[in-house]
Amino acid sequence: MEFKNLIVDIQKPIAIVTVNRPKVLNALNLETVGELGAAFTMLEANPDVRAIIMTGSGEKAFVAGADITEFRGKTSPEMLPFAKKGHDVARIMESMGKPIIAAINGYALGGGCEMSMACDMRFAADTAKFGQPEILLGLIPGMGGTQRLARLVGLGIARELVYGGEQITAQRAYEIGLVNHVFPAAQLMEETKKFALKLAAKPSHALKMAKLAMNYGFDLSLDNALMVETQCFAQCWSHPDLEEGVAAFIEKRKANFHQD
Ligand code: CO8
Repeated sequence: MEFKNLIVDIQKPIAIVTVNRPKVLNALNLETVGELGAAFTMLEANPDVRAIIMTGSGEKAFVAGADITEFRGKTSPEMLPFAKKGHDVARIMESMGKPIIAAINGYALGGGCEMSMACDMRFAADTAKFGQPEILLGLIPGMGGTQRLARLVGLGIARELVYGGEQITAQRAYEIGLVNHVFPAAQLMEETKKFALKLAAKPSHALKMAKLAMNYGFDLSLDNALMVETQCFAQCWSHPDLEEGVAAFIEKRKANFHQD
């Protein structure tokens, strides 16, 4: 599949999705948002891919937000489908069975920070900058930022970032729990790949069940969430990986997953 604004590089067993609009700091225009949805849907269906990295082209930006030039002269009804499309892509990312790691190589602002929050985890370069600067445009976050940020860092700090619109450093993002790890910029991709390969070696069906249980359960009441977990737990018996993992433990050998 060919993309105009993305590079999708499959390096079995992982894939790297790079937003490739460096002249505008990888800002997300509507076309790019559509391509991201298509790319993740394609990667979900590709059995050669077990983990995905999402990053931005160039050294300056992961994604500097939605493409502001597309905002001019628009009306509220015209912008509804734009926001809906962004949410749809984020939901594709969260509901697909494969883990996605954001390798944040620079500015992750507005829709860029929001895209990263739809990934399973965030690894950042020490030079990266984060923020929800929409307020400075007379706007609010529209790709889940008013919701996912609070779920990751707590409502108080999320309010500070969304109301204030200020950028924070990678170190601060780490301190508030927005990113999992911070690496020197030159090592970011190597370290992220190393981790993605570790995830790719895990039994993929169990990993999918863990992702679904955590993503679907998180917003439910504890009773309902535990029901989701019960279903996903029991589903693990529907895949040969479990038989293999248990046999390997009992026979004191390394498990040989991915026979499917
Ligand atoms: N949209 C369009 N163009 C952009 C964007 C953007 N978000 N960000 C940067 N660019 C362009 C600049 O206009 C500039 O273009 P040109 O060279 O033609 O002048 C080029 O990229 C380089 O940028 P700068 O010269 O500004 O670079 P600086 O190093 O001086 O500054 C910054 C970097 C701080 C990142 C600055 O560019 C900036 O503030 N960018 C805007 C950040 C922002 O406000 N982002 C939020 C946008 S709103 C949003 O994301 C809402 C999400 C809605 C949901 C989306 C659903 C899909």
